[in-house]
Amino acid sequence: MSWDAKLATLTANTIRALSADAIQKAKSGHPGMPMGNADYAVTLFSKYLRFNPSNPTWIARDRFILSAGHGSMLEYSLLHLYGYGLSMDEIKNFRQWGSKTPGHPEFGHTAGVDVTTGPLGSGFASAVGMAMAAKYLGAVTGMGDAGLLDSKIYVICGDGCMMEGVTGEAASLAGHQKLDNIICFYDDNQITIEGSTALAFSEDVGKRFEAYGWRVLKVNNANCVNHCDQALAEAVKSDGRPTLIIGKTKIGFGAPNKQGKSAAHGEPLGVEEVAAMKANLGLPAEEFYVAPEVTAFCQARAAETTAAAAIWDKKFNEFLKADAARAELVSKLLNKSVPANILEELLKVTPIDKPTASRASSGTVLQKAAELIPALWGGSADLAPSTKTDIKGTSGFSPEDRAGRNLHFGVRELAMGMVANGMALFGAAIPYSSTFFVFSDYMKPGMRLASLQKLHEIYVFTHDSFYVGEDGPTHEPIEQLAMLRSIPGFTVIRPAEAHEVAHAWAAALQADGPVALLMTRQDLAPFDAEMAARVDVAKGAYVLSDDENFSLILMATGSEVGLALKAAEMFRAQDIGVRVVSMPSWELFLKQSAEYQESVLPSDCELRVSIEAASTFGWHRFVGSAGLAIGLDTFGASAPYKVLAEKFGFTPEAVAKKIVDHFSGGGCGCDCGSCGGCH
Ligand SMILES: Cc1ncc(C[n+]2csc(CCOP(=O)(O)OP(=O)(O)O)c2C)c(N)n1
Ligand SMILES: [Mg+2]
Repeated sequence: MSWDAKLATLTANTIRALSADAIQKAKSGHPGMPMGNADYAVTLFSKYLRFNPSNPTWIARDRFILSAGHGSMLEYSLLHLYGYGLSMDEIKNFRQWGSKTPGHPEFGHTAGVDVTTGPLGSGFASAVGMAMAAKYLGAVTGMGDAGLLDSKIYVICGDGCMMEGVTGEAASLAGHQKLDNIICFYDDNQITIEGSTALAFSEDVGKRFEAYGWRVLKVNNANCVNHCDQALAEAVKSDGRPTLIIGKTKIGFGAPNKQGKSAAHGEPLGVEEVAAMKANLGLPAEEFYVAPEVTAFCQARAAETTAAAAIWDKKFNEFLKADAARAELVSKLLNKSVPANILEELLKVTPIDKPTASRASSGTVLQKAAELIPALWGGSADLAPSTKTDIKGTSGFSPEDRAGRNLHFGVRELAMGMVANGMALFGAAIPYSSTFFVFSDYMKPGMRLASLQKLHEIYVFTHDSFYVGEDGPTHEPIEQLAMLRSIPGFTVIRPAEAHEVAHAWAAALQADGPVALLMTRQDLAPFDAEMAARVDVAKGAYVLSDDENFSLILMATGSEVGLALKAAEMFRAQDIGVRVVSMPSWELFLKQSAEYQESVLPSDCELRVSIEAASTFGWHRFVGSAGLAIGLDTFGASAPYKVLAEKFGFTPEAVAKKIVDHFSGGGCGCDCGSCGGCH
């Protein structure tokens, strides 16, 4: 069926009514956004977006990103009408327990949702990663030149997205990278929750985006499908830049008393206003009504775009058949393949001949991983020389070289987290991103969304403790470990030396969700062969060194494992049996059977100590209420790291003394000086 502006308008009005009805029924939701953006969205779906409802994860599809995620009923209405199998019952169950229509769109939960959105700006920033991944996949496989991959990334943003800093960072990167496959519609309705945007937002967004290197198109009335059509027709013709369509709309368009007002933003319109809106738009009063001609119009479009996808399938199969090596590469990328023997391969290269900083071991291991895993690519927020995350012998991703495997995110950690999510979401990528561990704070929102979406991503965080030294407390992470460990579904691995680094990378590459690898700036002595044979990072914690009749367990992570071993020697010299447990990952350990956990940390041993150069928050889970958590619960300081280790008590002698004091003095070990037990 060809484009029909009247039917498109009727479809847009139907979406307004469906959204208003669902939100009314749920007694919660945001009607204004779907009602204001329906005309643009229907124009996009009916004429431009290439999608395939029979295979919603078709790699070559265009992506639809509802960055203004509060307008979720817009997306659900579209998925319902355009053949994604989202039933009317699901629409009627909007925001209810167990429904496919949660409050904000959730990737992996509802077929057709390409990204989880809700935190404003996050969708926009992830779209930039998708655009990069599309360019990269097209270039490295030749799919781009063969006309098999020119996915466009269509985003809808509101005023809120445009105010968020993450949007600015990501737009700057997209402009620099000339990502002409991004078409973002900015719903310029000049309304947010508190009222007019005039309260807090007065810059010229168009000029800002032009300065970022974007093409800016303007639509004076984006509540008209023809105007939206004209803008999209222009936007799909690349001029080598990403495109921002600034569309003037009315929030809650069609609701006679609430349109254009913040009252339409985030609460049901009310029964009377819904009725008035339907009358105003010439729709029947019936709830959840879809006219047969609207169904036919949308289904015809779905059939058309599905047929185009079938033609693509044929062409793609021929493309693969023509070149076996290429087919293998494509398969490795699309499946994000990781060789089964990855650990053995990484152990072959990890440097174990002399003390090495784990960031350096990590850099060496990464080279091998990159050689074996084409889907692995990424970069750093301007710290690659320090975080050792460049893949050697390859170029940087740039407008001139879309097959470049090293990503220069620029000093944009907040966007980096979201952009990496977009790369993972696009498919064909296991992205890694990197910075100093302390700056992971700037990446938290992206990491949270990575975990929520179960994205397979790797974060390489180096300079992982106060051992950073002279840079001082601003650069010395304290509470970041606790922060990462508190994210549901997120895995943290802090390896102790080079063998563990290889194991940690292998575990991260074989994970099914986000993993942070924490690496040191300072050198770490490698384990001897006997200890190396015991390393089992995949289990999260394992017995590294043991006495038959141990009465004390020392558990440690990363650089403090070496310290624990030295402290253990001091106890052993006094005939006290010690077990040293290397515990690189709480999360992996907690996934093991109760029997395994008990075998490593037997509950009848109450003298338990944890040692970690970070906040002790959370360690009592493992040391128990009688145990001792040695860490650093203050900010660090600026000095050579050996001085800091002395001052903060991270020497074998100081550790041993704390342990003796704690278990013999009956104090709490906190150095508070007031509990009567501290010494
Ligand atoms: C990061 C973030 N901060 C705050 C919110 C809460 N919030 C949801 S919608 C909204 C206002 C958005 O305004 P706009 O994008 O213009 O949407 P409109 O009111 O036009 O639908 C806010 C502050 C959020 N979802 N995400
Ligand atoms: Mg707005």
